Amino acid sequence: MPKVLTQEQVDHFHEFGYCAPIDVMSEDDARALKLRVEAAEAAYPEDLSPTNRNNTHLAYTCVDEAAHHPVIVGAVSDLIGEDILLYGSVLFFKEPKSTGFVSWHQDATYMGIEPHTFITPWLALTPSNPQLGCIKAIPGSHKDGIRLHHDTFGEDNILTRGQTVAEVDEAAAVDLILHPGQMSIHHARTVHGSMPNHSNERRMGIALQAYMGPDSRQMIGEHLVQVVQGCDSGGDFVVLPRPGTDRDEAGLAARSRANANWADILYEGASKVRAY
Ligand SMILES: O=C(O)CCC(=O)C(=O)O
Repeated sequence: MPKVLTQEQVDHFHEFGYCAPIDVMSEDDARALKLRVEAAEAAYPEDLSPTNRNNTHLAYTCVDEAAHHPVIVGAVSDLIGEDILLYGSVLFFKEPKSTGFVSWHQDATYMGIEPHTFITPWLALTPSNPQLGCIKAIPGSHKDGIRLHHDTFGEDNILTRGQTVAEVDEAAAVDLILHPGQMSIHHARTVHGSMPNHSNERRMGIALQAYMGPDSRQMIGEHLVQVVQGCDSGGDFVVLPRPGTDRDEAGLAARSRANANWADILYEGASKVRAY
């Protein structure tokens, strides 16, 4: 029996490669979390600039608390089991009336993790709908294997190398519409992307990218993870600490190490490297 998700949500995830919306916290709690994230952005603009939004959960307690939120962890365990590692996180923010978009892609193509059983919750801190450029997913695409991607390095593309799946049946895409405090979860191989934010409101979401079991292996760089739950029997990974306070020494060091590792992994074999 699933503990947080309904059996219907679990079945939907396995059948279609995503599940949404899932209630995580109240809109008031999401607003409080958003205010903490914005306060951190205001206090440390360089450390949380648009080109520096990876792995903030390692150094900022507000994102750490989201990454270890019992409802998120419970939903993840309903899908991948009790032993859970967290690989990383990304703040996916789109400014009002901005041109940034995320091209159609599969996460499994660039994270270096095998097997492709990891999953990514995306927690909404603001509304996320078509007007604001919510995630769109292609139902069932996780079952079709890895699709050919090419690097575009498109200027407005938020992905590191602008990696893009060539032919996508966009008419089949489903909008993952979320209210603040809700999340979607997508599978490592689900083809997904998102359009620009046409609204007057900022769109803010935290991608917890990704949770995986202890059988996961990093094929390119170091396998740096946090232990979220279980994993007592060990595995082939290096454990990073949770921050005790915002920007404590161990947390900043862990984030620097994880970000440097990601740069090696995400740009492996790329013809150029961007600032994020
Ligand atoms: O936030 C977005 O628009 C895209 C997020 C995404 O691609 C992901 O979480 O894997």
